[in-house]
Amino acid sequence: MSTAYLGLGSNIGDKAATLAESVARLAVTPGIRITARSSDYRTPPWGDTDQDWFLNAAVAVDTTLSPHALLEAGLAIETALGRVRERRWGPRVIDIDVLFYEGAAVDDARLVLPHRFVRERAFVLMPLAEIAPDLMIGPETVAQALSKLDCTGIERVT
Ligand code: PH2
Ligand code: MG
Ligand code: MG
Repeated sequence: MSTAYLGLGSNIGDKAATLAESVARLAVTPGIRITARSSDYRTPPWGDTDQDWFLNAAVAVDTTLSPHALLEAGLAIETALGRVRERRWGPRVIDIDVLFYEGAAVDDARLVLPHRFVRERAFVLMPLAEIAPDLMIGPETVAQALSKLDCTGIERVT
């Protein structure tokens, strides 16, 4: 059994309902048990700024799935909820990213762990800091990494 952290984001349709449905589907996935769920955060679009604001959240899971199987479980939920992949960093119904998987360092074409940008993006770290402030990612904790970032425009909504 391993502990892992997932980041969720939505900016098309009923964002809150989509996050809730995604968490519910993760919770009933064999091999995944949700141990913590952050609040939802309203966040300005990062990267491609010509799109609607996002709702972001993070969950902690205990899992018997491998890092890649956990990734696939998230992708299957994205597809089931109607995600269509268009432009990079563009609008999406739901994005489920594996952020961190205890003890796993992965770097291949499908998956990079810890997530490449986890320490640089306030929309990822703010929800994650709510459920795992003391988690070490690389040389620092989630809370330390977050303290260096500009969190302008991010609002906790639930
Ligand atoms: N996801 C992206 C690109 N930009 N911006 C916000 N605020 N939230 C996201 O989840 C997000 C983003 C690509 O995954
Ligand atoms: Mg993403
Ligand atoms: Mg993704």
